[in-house]
Amino acid sequence: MKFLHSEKFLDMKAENLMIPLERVAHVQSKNNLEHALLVLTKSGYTAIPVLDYHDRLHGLISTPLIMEAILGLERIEFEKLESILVEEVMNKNIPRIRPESTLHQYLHLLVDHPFICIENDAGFFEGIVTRRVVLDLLTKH
Ligand code: 2BA
Repeated sequence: MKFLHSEKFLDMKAENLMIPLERVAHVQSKNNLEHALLVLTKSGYTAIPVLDYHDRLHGLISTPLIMEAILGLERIEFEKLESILVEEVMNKNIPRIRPESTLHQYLHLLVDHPFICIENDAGFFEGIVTRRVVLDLLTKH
């Protein structure tokens, strides 16, 4: 696996592999779960970033997290979707990388996370790096 030791591959900066904010499906922390489920379903993704009105990253919301939140003792309580906010349910404990982070600094994160969020020095969300983009690059070599 000569290529894995290649400087060029592991030196790739996150900003050069990034799916930018304007192409990332996302929701806002004050949205309710009904809206989040709609965006997740329409986009086809299982998990997406949660931002605030200033494009700062707050966490991730996923279909399993939403389902868990509305799971009652005997049934799924869909009527709860409207009254629960994304910020009450989202996962806040997520890795963040800088636009200038190189692949050798964050490749290991993609083992457990299908995508990694990119945040700039000012704390604003810039986009994501996905497993697909990195694996696609690898297979091209
Ligand atoms: P998942 O939604 O679980 O998707 C797993 C993989 O399935 C994706 O891997 C992609 O190869 C494929 N896939 C799912 N939905 C797709 C769609 N609507 N269009 C095209 N391909 C689709 P990755 O591309 O490596 O993405 C990894 C994870 O990153 C996704 O996991 C999703 O949570 C997130 N993601 C990727 N692109 C996104 C975007 N534009 N906006 C928001 N989240 C995104």
